[in-house]
Amino acid sequence: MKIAVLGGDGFCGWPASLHLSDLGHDVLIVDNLSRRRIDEELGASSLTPIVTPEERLSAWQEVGGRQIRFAEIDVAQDYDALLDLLVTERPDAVVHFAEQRAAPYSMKSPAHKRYTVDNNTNATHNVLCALVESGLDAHLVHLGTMGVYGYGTAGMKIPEGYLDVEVTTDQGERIGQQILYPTNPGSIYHMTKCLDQQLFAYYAKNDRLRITDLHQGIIWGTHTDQTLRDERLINRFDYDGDYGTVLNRFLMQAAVGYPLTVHGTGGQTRAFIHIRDMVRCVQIALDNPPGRGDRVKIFNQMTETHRVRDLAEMVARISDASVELVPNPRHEAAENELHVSNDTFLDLGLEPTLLEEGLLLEVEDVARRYADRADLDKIPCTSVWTVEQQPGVPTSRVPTPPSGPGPSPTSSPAEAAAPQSA
Ligand code: NAD
Ligand code: USQ
Repeated sequence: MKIAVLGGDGFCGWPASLHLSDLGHDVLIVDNLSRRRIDEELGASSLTPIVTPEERLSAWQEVGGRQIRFAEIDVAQDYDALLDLLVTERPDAVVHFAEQRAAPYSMKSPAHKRYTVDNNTNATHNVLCALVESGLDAHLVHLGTMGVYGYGTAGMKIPEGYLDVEVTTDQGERIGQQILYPTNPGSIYHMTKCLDQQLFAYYAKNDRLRITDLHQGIIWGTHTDQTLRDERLINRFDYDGDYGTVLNRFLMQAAVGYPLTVHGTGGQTRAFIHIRDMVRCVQIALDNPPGRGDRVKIFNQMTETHRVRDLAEMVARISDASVELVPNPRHEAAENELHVSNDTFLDLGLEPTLLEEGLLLEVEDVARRYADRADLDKIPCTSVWTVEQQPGVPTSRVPTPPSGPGPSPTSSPAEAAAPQSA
């Protein structure tokens, strides 16, 4: 297959691109490198030393990989370039990772909220619109999030995208049907993924696009078989307060002797999946496309659920780290249960990498190995989610939307997301 990987320079997109290339697919990476520029904006960088896209791609060929090509395109803002790429390259499938994916980053300021909505919604809509305009029958695989469901249970396992409901008609007849599971996003970022869902449903219905939406849990881990082949192929590892996700942050914190930062009581239960399983899931989704005219296929892409404080205890146990309960900067339930159905991937052959097996290796191989690159000042989460949480700031002085023009459509994310003054 020829596969265009949008966002193929990122934490998930890079290992997925290498995995698909290794399977013999012709991979074309499309990325605007905004994630690297956001590192500059935040003054943070990957714990692992990542090289430029060009160096990555030549290293892949040096270790015997198939050629992977790279196109620098802003999918959200340069529709013509995206359309041109689809028309000339005619990919069989498009994998869409190209969105701003950090919830805390999306909540930092009005400008960050607007940037996240503009970028993510436009990126997804441009891809859908360009697929229709190009006349291609390419399968679109999108990386969504478990967060579209919220993290409750409603007394049942969260199903894969669709909920069985029964309605009573005006004639008193009871009719069963399936609807998209009601969304309940916790952050602006998660909300953009709910908007994506609606766009997918519409384009599958109206234009018969073939779409798979992967509702993915929190990724942990760093390496895949391919990224291990040369240090220049290494994947990024985010640990800062905006982009670092909980388990990778705990692993890094344990390696540098920083008390593990559990938010609140640590009672939040979340879904997780190892990065190696993520790349396999993308492959499985590509191998099992929906038919033309089918509704959107939705898979829950997660393998385990864990409570945050249990994760901290697990990491502390294997690494002698200490655990600290810190005030929660987020607006989220202090405690929740989470039960999720992930039958589709298991039925299609996924064999999950379990947390218990991989954690120690991850602390030693990645976090301790690159610990000297860590900037401890970047660890605290400083993005608070509501006015009430901003300590000592009267409500009237909380940053308001800028009175001047907002981030210009052509500005870089760093410019677009420049902090707004009070
Ligand atoms: P990432 O930020 O590391 O990668 C995203 C990539 O997309 C970056 O390389 C960025 O430069 C690029 N990009 C962003 N906007 C773009 C645009 N307008 N045009 C072109 N390229 C653009 O994030 P990630 O962790 O690799 O996540 C990838 C996808 O997976 C996201 O959509 C995210 O919502 C989803 N996801 C991630 C996780 C996780 O734990 N990392 C969990 C669930 C879902
Ligand atoms: N948390 C801590 N301590 C920390 C960091 C986080 O206790 O140092 C807590 C948070 O308060 C939250 C939980 O851990 O309750 C998860 O936070 P996270 O940053 O690991 O995950 P989240 O913000 O939900 O976002 C990540 C990815 C996002 C993806 C989502 C999948 O960044 O792209 O969509 O995971 S899910 O969580 O299933 O919605």
